[in-house]
Amino acid sequence: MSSPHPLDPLTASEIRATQAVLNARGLLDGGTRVMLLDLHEPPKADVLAGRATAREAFVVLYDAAHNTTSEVVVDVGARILRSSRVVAGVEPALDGADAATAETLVGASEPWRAALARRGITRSSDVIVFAWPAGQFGAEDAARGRLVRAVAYLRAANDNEMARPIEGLVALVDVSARRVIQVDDEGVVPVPDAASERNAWRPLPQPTTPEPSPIAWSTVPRAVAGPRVDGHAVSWRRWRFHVALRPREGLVLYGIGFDDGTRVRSVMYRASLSEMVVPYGDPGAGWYFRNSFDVGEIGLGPGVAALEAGVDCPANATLLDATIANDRGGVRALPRAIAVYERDGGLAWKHGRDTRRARELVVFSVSRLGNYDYGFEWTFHEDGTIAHRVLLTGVMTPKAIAPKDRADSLAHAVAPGIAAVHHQHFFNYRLDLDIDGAVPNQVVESETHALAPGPANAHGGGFAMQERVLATELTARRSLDLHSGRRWRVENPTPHGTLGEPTSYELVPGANADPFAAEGSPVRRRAGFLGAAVWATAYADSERYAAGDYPNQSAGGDGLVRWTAADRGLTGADVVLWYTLGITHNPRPEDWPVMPVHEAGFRLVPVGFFDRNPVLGR
Ligand SMILES: [Cu+2]
Repeated sequence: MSSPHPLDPLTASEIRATQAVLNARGLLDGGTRVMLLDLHEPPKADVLAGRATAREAFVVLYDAAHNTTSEVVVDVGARILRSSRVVAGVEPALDGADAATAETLVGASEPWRAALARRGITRSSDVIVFAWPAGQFGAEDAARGRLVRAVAYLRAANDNEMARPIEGLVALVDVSARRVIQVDDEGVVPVPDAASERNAWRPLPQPTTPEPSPIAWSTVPRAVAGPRVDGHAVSWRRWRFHVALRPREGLVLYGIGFDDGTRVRSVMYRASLSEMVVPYGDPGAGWYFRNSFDVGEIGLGPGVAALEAGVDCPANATLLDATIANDRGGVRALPRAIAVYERDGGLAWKHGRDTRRARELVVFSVSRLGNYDYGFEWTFHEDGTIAHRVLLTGVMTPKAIAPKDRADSLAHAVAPGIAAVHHQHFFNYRLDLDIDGAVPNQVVESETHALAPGPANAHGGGFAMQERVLATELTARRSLDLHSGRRWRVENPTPHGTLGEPTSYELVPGANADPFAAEGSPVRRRAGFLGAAVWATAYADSERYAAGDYPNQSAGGDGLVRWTAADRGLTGADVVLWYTLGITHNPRPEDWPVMPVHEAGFRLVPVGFFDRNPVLGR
């Protein structure tokens, strides 16, 4: 057994020890809920210096009776409360209890029941209530308590619980004061019928020519090829790293290094999804608020899927269990939460008859967030590349339309009586690259431009690459630029290797999208990270989430926008790179009733990290 890493997640017994301390101090009395119970990470400086650090738990508690939030740190080993403080003016992420409260309250609300009756719905057991994070759209939202906006669906025959939206009906609910503030009914739209929903799941008819018998997928036995997984430590070929499933961020990788034969060289201290937001483009009363921040307002851990080898991932996958806490601070097991497996990587390189085949190592997990299922995949390559892909699947949020309607420019009809509203998905990744050490690192931007025609460029075909150091945080707020092929590297300027050049890793963006929501709009204020595709910050232990610690019902202005306003210096520093990845989803009929996987991502590619192609020999 390799020694545990200080960033390894809390174990079941550490969660129990934390719960025991909370109980002993009376902190869970009166229906107080545990909204987050996570590792309190030791300071990075201590970890890098190899200093002994205490195992601590960071707990967010919510007292519904008084609508107060507090943060508690527990020393797990010593079983003592380290600190406790009330955080004023914030609301922690929504949990299942909030949704259940909202469902109970609207079910008892006369205006809500009357609106259902206008649609011929009289049995509350036929209705599924879905609680959306409320956002903050005006002074009246800011003044009230813990809010959700409730929408409803008529129960469907299968798992597609959102197939039959009860359109136009929204309730604003204060789940702390336990009252329905307002019920809006925009008017009756027919609820899509159950037959249409069942119909949607029909497979295509048999093809006109017979299909071949199923392929017997060959699998590589784990004993022959594959990673060594020891607790949270993964070792595969030259790559060394740790992997964990954390309650808020989901999959987190840490301590990533590359073994060059003499030592393990540092590449990245920690890689995580820091925030997500999914703004819908329909400005109507039933839709404008649908901008859920799936990391900070919900959390990826509780929705993590139990993966099945041979189905969700290849049969040779090693599946790792994870553990998080429930809202009483008890242990909640997440079986088979992470898959680690090797797969064929295509061609590594070829020249004439000399060829190398590539292998790659995949780390994969899937989280269900409401209707969507998101897969997160990190891939390690023999050539030093680290790639990330996000896989979008599951069920789109549907909107009921009159069956004769073909939807409009805000939505696309996907089935009779059902449209899917145009929307965007944004992901912000926190990439704490430490290239050959945490310091000295800096961020370098490169652009390629055509050379001016002239005597030195007589035929006009010349183009050249220019580089500049992004010296401070404000200068490092950058957008993508197709015209100049803009790229960013985190570089250690210390001369290295036979060339005596700096070593670096480059962020290579894939497809991306600009936000359509107006600058200054509530969603843009709250998701300030949408203001740039690339950000860089001077490392701070406390800066972890791009939209701040508490995005739920926030007025905005927190996170990357606030931190980088300080314009800290980035040269010779420990820098963190943040990447905002956007997808514009204009739904198609083929995305219904369940979406074929759509993927997007980015790569981190070594530039001068190696002297030459690292995939030689073997
Ligand atoms: Cu989508």
